[in-house]
Amino acid sequence: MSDIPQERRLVTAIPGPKSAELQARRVAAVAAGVGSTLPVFTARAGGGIIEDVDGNRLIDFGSGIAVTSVGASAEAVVRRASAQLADFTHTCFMVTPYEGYVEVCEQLAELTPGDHAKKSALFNSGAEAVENAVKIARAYTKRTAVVVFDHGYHGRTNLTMGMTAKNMPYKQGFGPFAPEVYRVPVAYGYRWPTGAENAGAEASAQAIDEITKQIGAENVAAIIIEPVLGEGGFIEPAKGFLPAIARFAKDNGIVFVADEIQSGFCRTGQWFACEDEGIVPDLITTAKGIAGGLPLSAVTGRAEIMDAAHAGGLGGTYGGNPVACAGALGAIETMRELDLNGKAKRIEEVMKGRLAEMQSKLPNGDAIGDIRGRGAMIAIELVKPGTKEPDAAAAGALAKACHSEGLLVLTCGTYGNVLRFLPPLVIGEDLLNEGLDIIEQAFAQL
Ligand code: PLZ
Repeated sequence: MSDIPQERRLVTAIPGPKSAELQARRVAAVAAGVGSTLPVFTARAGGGIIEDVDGNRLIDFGSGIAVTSVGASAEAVVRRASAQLADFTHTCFMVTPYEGYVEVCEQLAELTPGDHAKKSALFNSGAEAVENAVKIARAYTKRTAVVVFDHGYHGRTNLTMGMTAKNMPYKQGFGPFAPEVYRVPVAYGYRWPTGAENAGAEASAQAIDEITKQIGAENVAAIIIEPVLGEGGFIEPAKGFLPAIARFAKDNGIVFVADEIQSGFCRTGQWFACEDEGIVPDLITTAKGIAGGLPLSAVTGRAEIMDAAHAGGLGGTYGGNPVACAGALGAIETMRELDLNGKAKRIEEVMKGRLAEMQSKLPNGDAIGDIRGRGAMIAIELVKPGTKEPDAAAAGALAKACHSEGLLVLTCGTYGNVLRFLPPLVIGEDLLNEGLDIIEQAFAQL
């Protein structure tokens, strides 16, 4: 890790003058469609801290959207990626292969759920992994339909936009979308009409009924779900939902795909979130946390499914770039050595404890409608007090108040009313508590 002090420090307003100058250049040069949560320009980052160009040090509760779980400058990632950079930057695995790619696939086979024979293919982004999971499932089943869920998020390419639930900002004006994508209900406990305790059974029955009656199970190539839904609001499907859907897929020859791009690699306190209910997916998509900040993604799954695509049918110039693979091997090494699953569980304990206290003790605590998530993937859903009416303005105001105090937090949710916390798993407990103090103060002022 870079020797960046693990302390919050504010020396200017947030953003400071140098960030403001860069932001002016950015507005003139960068397309408006690419947004930023907080226009603070980064100078260096590591552990639980982001240091900006003005010398401010922010506490990081975002990890670059669940990417830098090992920190943004983890020693093993930097060491291995630097060594690889000096050896060679690229050959294209489809032209002349290299060991790092194979080693990452071996690690994926070992770490993902299930003891069946597994194979992997590597890509650059999460969306690309999802696209390829669909290609592979279609090649294997010789069927076309793809089933996705309410509140799901899968990316910004044409197919994955179509698979994503939320219109604004992801889809508006960017259609038409690919055909043969169907959306069914998910067990969103907090908002399930007959109560969270019924959500698992009722939502899975509804989803299965829609698949059989409206699509026809025999036409479905793949059912794709995030075991904890990320952008949609950190929704853990109510217990029983995932097992019922996975069983239905198995009984009907449908490829069950877990999109673990956000929830995977120790984020929820397990290597993969689907382990929580003992789910063994046929295919699993990974990205984000896999490579400590370098762009890498993967599809991993049953060897017979992965091998269904003909030779030359999968790939891409940069897929499994050697520097990114070296970064992944460094990140995985760090996760094992520092027991980042254990760290994520501890983060959950601290965060949920403090958030529950805020909910019960603060005068406006009933604005926190729900506290949820697992490991270091924790969120609060904000509502108009005494109702379940989503309060996106409150989430936005809280995020803004945290930002100006030097705590980077993100929002999410179909209704934009969820404040989410994704600290690097290596964050120190003092920083974690200081971040929670800032949230508490922001809340008290809301
Ligand atoms: N699947 C489950 O969470 C990416 C996207 C934020 P890419 N999530 C953050 C934004 O506004 O673009 C994500 C995900 C899940 C797929 C993806 C897509 O991964 O690497 O962004 O393509």
